Amino acid sequence: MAAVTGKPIDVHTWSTPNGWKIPIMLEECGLPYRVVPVNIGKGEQTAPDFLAISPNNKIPAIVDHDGPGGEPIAIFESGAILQYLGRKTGCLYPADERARVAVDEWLFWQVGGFGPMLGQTHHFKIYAQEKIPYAIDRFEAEAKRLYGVLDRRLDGRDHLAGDYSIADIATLTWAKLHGKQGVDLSGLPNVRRWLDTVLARPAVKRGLAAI
Ligand SMILES: N[C@@H](CCC(=O)N[C@@H](CS)C(=O)NCC(=O)O)C(=O)O
Repeated sequence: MAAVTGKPIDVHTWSTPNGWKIPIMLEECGLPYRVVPVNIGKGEQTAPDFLAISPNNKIPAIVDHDGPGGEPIAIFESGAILQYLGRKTGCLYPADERARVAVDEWLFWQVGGFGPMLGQTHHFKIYAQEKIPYAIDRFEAEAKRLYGVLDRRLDGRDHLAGDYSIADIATLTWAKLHGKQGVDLSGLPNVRRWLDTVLARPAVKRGLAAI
C-alpha cells in the first residue's frame, strides 16, 4: 500500500453517474482532493489539456501527484481509478484474492453493462430529438433485465460483494437515476433497500454534492 500524503488528488469530473464515483470514493477513504470541473455539456472533454490525461475524452480522470514511486500519475476510466484508489489506501477493495475477485466481477458488470446500457436508455428516452420506439424498447428491456440481476444479487446480501466496496460505489451512482431510466423500484425490494442504505452514507452524500 502506498503512503497517503496530504497533497490533493486532482479529480477531473462532472455531475454524472461516472463523474460522482470518484469524489464518493475519495470521501469514503478520507483522501484530500480537488475537483477540476470538465463541463461535458460545453465540450470541455475534448480540450487538449484534458485529452492528455483522458485519451478517450470522457470524465472522470484523476491526477495523483503522489503516485507510484512518488511520481505523478494520470488515470482515466472510472473502474481503473476506483481500483487504484482502493489499492493505494486499502479502503473498500479487499486484499484477499477471493473477496477481490468478487468485487471485480461486480465492478466490471457495472462498467461494462449496467452503466453503458442505462446510459443508452437514458439517451433514447430523454435526450434523443427523434423518439425511436425500437431503441427505447430495446434499452428499456435491457435496463429492466439488469435491475433484475441486481435485485437477485442483493437478495439476502447487504452489498454487492461482501462488505461495502468500490463495486457498490460504481453501481449506486447509476441506480440513483432509476426514474430517468424508466425503472420502477417497487418490484425490486432488494435494490430499494440497498439504494436507501448506501445513499444515506455521509461520504456518499458529500461525494454527490462535490460536483
Ligand atoms: N467507461 C468510462 C465511461 C465514462 C463516460 O461515459 N463518461 C461520460 C459522462 S458519464 C462522458 O464523459 N461523456 C462525454 C462524452 O461522451 O463526450 C468510465 O467508466 O469512466
